[in-house]
Amino acid sequence: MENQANNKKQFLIRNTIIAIFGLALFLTLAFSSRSNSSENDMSQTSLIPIPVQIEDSEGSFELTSRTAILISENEAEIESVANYLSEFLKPATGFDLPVKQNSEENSRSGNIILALSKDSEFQNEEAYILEVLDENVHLEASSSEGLFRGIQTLRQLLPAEIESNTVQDIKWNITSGKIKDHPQYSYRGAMLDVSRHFFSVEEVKQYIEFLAAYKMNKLHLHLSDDQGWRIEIKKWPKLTSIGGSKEVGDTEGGFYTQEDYKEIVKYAQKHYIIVVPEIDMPGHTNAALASYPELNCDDKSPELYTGIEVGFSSLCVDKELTYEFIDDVIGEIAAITPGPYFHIGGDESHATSKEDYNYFINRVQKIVKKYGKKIIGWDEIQTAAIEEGVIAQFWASEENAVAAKKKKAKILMSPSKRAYMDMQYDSLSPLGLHWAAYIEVDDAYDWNPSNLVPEITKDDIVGIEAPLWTETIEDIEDVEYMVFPRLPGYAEIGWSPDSLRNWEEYKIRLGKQYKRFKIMDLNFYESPKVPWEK
Ligand code: TNX
Repeated sequence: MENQANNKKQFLIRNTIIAIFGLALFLTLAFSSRSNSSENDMSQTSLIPIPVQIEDSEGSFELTSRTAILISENEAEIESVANYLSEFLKPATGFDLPVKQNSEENSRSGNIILALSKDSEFQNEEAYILEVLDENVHLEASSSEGLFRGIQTLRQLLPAEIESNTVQDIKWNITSGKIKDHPQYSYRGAMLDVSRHFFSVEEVKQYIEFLAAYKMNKLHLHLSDDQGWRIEIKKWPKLTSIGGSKEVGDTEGGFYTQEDYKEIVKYAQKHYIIVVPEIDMPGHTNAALASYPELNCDDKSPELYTGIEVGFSSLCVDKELTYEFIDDVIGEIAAITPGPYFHIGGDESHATSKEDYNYFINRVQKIVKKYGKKIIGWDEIQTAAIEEGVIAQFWASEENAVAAKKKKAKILMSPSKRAYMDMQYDSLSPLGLHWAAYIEVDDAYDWNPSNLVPEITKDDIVGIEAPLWTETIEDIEDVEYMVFPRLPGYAEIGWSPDSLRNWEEYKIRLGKQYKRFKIMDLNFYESPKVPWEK
């Protein structure tokens, strides 16, 4: 009997020990799995473009109505970035966060601290380091531009509700961790064709916000084409009164006064985006030719054109007046363009002889130089005697890109088969064209600018630009449909290191943007290629 009782006792003790061990093991596993792969880790958030380096740490920062934005230098530049952040955070949080000088007594906890640093750690002006601790958020860069890029990261670390226009009653937690980040290419942009269809200043501002959210830094405006001249030139007023009056489909066109254009430039500057104006020439000029008979070789104006054919118009290369005209146009636009570039188009000039074309580009090149701007042109411009440092925008011809490189030009990558945002996603897309390709979201993302064209390597490339031609795109909702969700992918191609990019992983991060896109009220394409997290 006694033996039996002893056995039972031992059995109970053994089982209790096993149970305690089991529980301890379970708790350890449960805890470690929480901190390893938890949604709360910074490295598990769905940042686009993916940063160069993310270090996780325990904890989180809570943004509250008592948070202040502290700046360390008394510089107007950094103050304007701080104000941007405060304004950005206001609608969804309802907080009116003050911007203050960072002194001893107000560097208590709970604040966002912005600082400039001359540390060599910063690879370039756009590089930043963002550290989120329980007590404070520290954002550092070598310039206000870097701070601005870092703010876009902070934005994506906040709950998706931060994108709302109305006050949301939630906790504004940001998971702790440290990000060190810098871009791979210096030119990361998108083009908007405002000629085929005209877009208002407000719509262009909206487009600027889209680019800024993904750290793009160039906005290329296609300001003239056969269907419309969209920028006021004071010495040639009929360009806009006649040439700007229509658009594709024969509907009413429009144009930007120089004041409007300045407003766009200013808005872009506030988002650290450089405006690249394009006047397309010598082809794609029907709107100008229709406005002034004297610009035509036979002194007769053609009718305004509202179809979508290309390649039928040309300025009169033999007339001196043509170069006076170009000089006035470039001069007036250069004077209100603080950015370093002037885009001269140069594509599809099928109505200009080769000889005339090269003569024309060579002369225009000198005019652009006279006004202190750097030339960008579509890849065809390489047939002329282009000077060292000109940027050839590769869109169609690999041969042109390679020849441009041989002339010491730099290459801007806009391959139409991959980067044209006006291409349909597939044959069922309600908007867009497909002459180059159907471009699904994976096709748009899954390529590398530095190994696309044989002989064109990373050192030859200034960056990437995704153009949106607008033959079939009429308003901002259409723009949103073509741009989202391809644009974030182009931004990542331009920003993130190649070694961190892979479609299978990217599509998960993109899928996690679903709620954010919905709150941003975007008319985006719900591609079946993306696992949307609804
Ligand atoms: C080609 S791409 C063009 C544009 C059209 C576009 C439509 C390029 C340099 N020229 O004039 O709008 O195709 O996709």
